[in-house]
Amino acid sequence: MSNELSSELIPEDCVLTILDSDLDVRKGTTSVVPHTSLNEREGALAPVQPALRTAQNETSVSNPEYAVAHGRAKSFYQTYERKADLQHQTHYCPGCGHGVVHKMLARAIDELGIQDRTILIAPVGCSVFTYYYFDVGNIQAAHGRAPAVATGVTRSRPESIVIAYQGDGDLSAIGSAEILHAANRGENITVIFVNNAIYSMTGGQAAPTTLLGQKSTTTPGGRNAANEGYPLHMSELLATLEAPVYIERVGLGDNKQIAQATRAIRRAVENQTRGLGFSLIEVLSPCPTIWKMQPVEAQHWVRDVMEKTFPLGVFKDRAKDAQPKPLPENAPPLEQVPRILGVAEAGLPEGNAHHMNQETADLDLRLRVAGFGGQGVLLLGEVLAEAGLDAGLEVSWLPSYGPEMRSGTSNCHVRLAGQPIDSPLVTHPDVLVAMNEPSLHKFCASVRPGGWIVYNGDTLPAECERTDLHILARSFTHLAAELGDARAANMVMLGVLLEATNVLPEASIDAALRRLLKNPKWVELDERALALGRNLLKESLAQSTPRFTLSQKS
Ligand SMILES: Cc1ncc(C[n+]2csc(CCOP(=O)(O)OP(=O)(O)O)c2C)c(N)n1
Ligand code: SF4
Ligand SMILES: [Mg+2]
Repeated sequence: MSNELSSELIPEDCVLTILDSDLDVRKGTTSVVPHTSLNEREGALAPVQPALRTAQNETSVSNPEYAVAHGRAKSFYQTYERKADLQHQTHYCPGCGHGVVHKMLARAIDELGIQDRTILIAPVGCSVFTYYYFDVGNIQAAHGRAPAVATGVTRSRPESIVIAYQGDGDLSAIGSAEILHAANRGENITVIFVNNAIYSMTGGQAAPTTLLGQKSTTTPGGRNAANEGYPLHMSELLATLEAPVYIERVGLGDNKQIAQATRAIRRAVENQTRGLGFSLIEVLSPCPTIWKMQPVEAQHWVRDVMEKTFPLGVFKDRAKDAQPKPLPENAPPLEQVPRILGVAEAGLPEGNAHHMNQETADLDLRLRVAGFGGQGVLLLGEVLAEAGLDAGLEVSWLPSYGPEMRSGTSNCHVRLAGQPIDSPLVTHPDVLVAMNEPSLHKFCASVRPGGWIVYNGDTLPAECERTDLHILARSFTHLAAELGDARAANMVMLGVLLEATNVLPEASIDAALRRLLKNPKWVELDERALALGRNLLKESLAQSTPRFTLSQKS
């Protein structure tokens, strides 16, 4: 198909190119033919030549007034390995602005000679596949999170050029917090913000940038300010912040706009090569498919309609006077981290003590601890996980609690294993520690046959009776109160659990307690509580119940 872009002349410094498109430039007319195949195009992949093709016979004529570039930027892959049978075309619709922006960005990367140190963060949206096109370092971020990911990259790799590429839904809706704070921190990143006033990839829902009156699947009658608010002017908003260096809105509405967009994108990336900080270029970009327009009509709509709501221009530019941001300090070596965090002194062996033996290599113990908030449910899980770490095991601890500050429910999933843990979720525990009756009701059926329930209550509710596992029911709260403080019930129950499972050395439990409990008074009480729990189980086993062993697992 043919897409007449404009009848305007192309300035010599503007090489108008479309990603994966052949180009035909004649005096007075520019036409672009998207989606030609790589093979078809091979002949045209020559370096920039002062040559033109006439529309009629495709022969070249020299004309020094124009410079025409055929071929792709060096920072694009030579083939687009998306699908075996579709490598000759991009995934973008004909007339889509994303391809044009890609080409501009690739050209800037080439010209600045930064391909080897560029890291491009792809968003969620129609441009999710940027990593299929750019032969640079690529990361795909969750929806809206590109500036946060870019922050991590630029801080850990300050020598890299980090470019966050985002759509308007991605940047101004779900990712509005990320962009605001990255800009406010003046991160040394470049953001390319492609605004097509709609969520295109998902089929045309309204975005914060949707124009008043514009129809979308979620505003079928047209966007109405009283209902959906006004279009969000992200460039203007971000320009009110002190930190950003350069913010400009450009468009793809005609060749003049495209030339300006090309310059702006290059400048934004160049600012980063100088270490100046945060630059953002917003590009008003056509989406013929979702706008339900022909490509040329969509392009004109950018210029004639979109631009009225989103005026083009520079909103902030202090690149001339800005000084390079100081580089972040080097991260400390990993082995120093425990000391810096203040945990080495409390007994954490530097670099983890691996007392792994054959028995623990096969270990995979799954535990669930549940009760009311305030009963020490999460602490019990933490002690297990910390002690497991100390013993050189793989561990996970996943807390789960409601929004209430007091008396809400609370539970945690703990895994102790000899091998790396695939998921921290424990749906069928080997051991359930139920610190109240609602928790027992909720989780008793989930315990694996052959496992254990340790229940904080003297009588087991009939519905929770199970004959295929071991159950120890006592009022641990009363026992702890007799010991000195009812709040130590969790540690009495932990003592039972430790005696039942027998996988953690006492020294590791002791080290974990000392690390987690700041008040020595509690360490002393909890150690007595643990001993009480261990003895309780020993006594009850001596009377009846067989000991639970790991080999019982199916
Ligand atoms: C967390 C999350 N929420 C929602 C979605 C669904 N989703 C995918 S793309 C998209 C909108 C993309 O719009 P935009 O950023 O404007 O990009 P465009 O497709 O228009 O280029 C949404 C809401 C998702 N993938 N992930
Ligand atoms: S739906 Fe719109 S934004 Fe998405 S690829 Fe097609 S034209 Fe581009
Ligand atoms: Mg969009």
